[in-house]
This record gives sequence, structure tokens and C-alpha cells, in this order.
Amino acid sequence: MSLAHLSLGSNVGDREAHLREALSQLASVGRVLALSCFYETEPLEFTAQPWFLNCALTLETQMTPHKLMTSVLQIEKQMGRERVQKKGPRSIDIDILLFDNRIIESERLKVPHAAMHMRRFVLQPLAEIAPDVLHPLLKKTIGELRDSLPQGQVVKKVTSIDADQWKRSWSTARKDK
Ligand code: PH2
Ligand code: MG
Ligand code: MG
Repeated sequence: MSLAHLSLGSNVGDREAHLREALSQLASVGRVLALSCFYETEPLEFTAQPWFLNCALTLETQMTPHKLMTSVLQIEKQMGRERVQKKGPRSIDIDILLFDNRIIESERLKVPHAAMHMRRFVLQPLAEIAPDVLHPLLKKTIGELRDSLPQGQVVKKVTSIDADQWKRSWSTARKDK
């Protein structure tokens, strides 16, 4: 069994519905062991686009990293993701951030995710569920990386979404398995 940490993002259409749909699709790939709150986040890198809804999760899986990558791309495709503009608007983006403490640098997959340590929209949600996990290249914890980010990107916890209720429904679903 492996532990992967993933980031989800959406900034097109019903963003919350897209994150929830991705979460239920991921049940076919492994078990979601932890889920962060949802965050309303200012677009980074390609900034002329709507704000995102982002979250992070821990997934327990028997898949290899490359098989997980294939499954994630399939889920994105099935959910109607269209690749028009690089780093641009998308209904759903599912990124593999970390996979155990492995370092992978293939054409198709880079783990740890190459930009994760510079992105508050990744580190803030991830630090909620995995503050002590070590970045295997930078040798710093997720909490440390978040604390050393420059101020700037606006990342707001969405309190109108009842994350606790959502998490409770997850743990019930897990017990049923
Ligand atoms: N994803 C990007 C580029 N910029 N900005 C925010 N706030 N959230 C994202 O998920 C995001 C982004 C490329 O994947
Ligand atoms: Mg991404
Ligand atoms: Mg992606």
C-alpha cells in the first residue's frame, strides 16, 4: 500500500460539484484517508482567469505512481476537461503532489510535483492534513514550506461549505467498504 497526496482544483462552472465528483471518482483508485477544507484561491501563474476552488487529500492506493497518473488523467477526461490554455481555466485538475517518499522524474510524471512548494493554494490545504510530511527533495515538512512562503496569494477557507459534514460522510463510506 502507498500513500499519495493529491491536489484538486476547479475554476469553471460549478466548481464545488466538480471537486465532489472528482472525490467520488477517486474512490475507484484508492481510499481517501484525509480531506482538507475547500479553499477559494486567487489564480497564480496564469492570472487572467477566474478564482479557483482548491483542496488536498491523502489517498491510500495499491497502484503504482504511473498507473495512478493514468487513472487521474482518465478521470479528468471523463469529467470533460479540455486542455486549451496551459495553466488556464479548467473544470477539474487533479495533481499528484507526493507519492510515499519517492522521487520520480519521467516524461509523464514528476513527483514531488515541481511547483508545489511555491504554491499557497497547494500548501495551505495540504498542511491542514499532512503538516509533518517531508518533501523528499527539499527535506522540509509541508508545514515549514507553507510557513516560508512569501505573503501574496490570497487563499481563503470556504466556511459556507460544511467540510466536517463532508468528511463525516467520507468516513462512513469508508467503514462500509
Ligand atoms: N492551477 C494552475 C495554475 N494556477 N491557481 C490557483 N489558485 N489554483 C490552481 O489550482 C491553479 C492555479 C495550474 O494547474
Ligand atoms: Mg495543476
Ligand atoms: Mg494537472
